[in-house]
Amino acid sequence: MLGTTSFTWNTAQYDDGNHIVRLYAQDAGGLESEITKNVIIDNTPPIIIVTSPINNTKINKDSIEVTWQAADNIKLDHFDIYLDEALISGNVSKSQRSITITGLSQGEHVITIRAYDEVGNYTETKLIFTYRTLTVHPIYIAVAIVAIGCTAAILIKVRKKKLT
Ligand SMILES: [Ca+2]
Repeated sequence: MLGTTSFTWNTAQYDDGNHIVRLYAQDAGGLESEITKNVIIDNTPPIIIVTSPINNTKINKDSIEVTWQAADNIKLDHFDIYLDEALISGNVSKSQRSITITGLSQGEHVITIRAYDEVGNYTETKLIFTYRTLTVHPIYIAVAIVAIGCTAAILIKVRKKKLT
């Protein structure tokens, strides 16, 4: 008679990597059977670091390119990328190492990159940056115009002196 039974194996007590699980059964008459299964234990999340730009960077345009490095003890699976906690790019290929985010609003933003391994362990890293356009106060423009005007006037005077 074929029955189903289960056993919960606490893999946290074992090292990550390859293991062989052996199931052995014997009936009342002494007949026996055995199967083995190869199992890979992975209880270690990936590591990920943002390599560019540096944290708390300031930009003056509405796009930013972020690059990172990531690795897993067994196998990376994918990345999820969030902007201000909203998923903007999911299931990003494990071979991808950069993303350009466009259409940013002005102010402080947080990009979160989450790296997953094949069994769903994940680690996330955050990049904080601020986007502000360079604004020139009208007074600086006025000062610049006056300065250019004065320089031009002096040059013209110097030239006139040399000519006379
Ligand atoms: Ca892992």
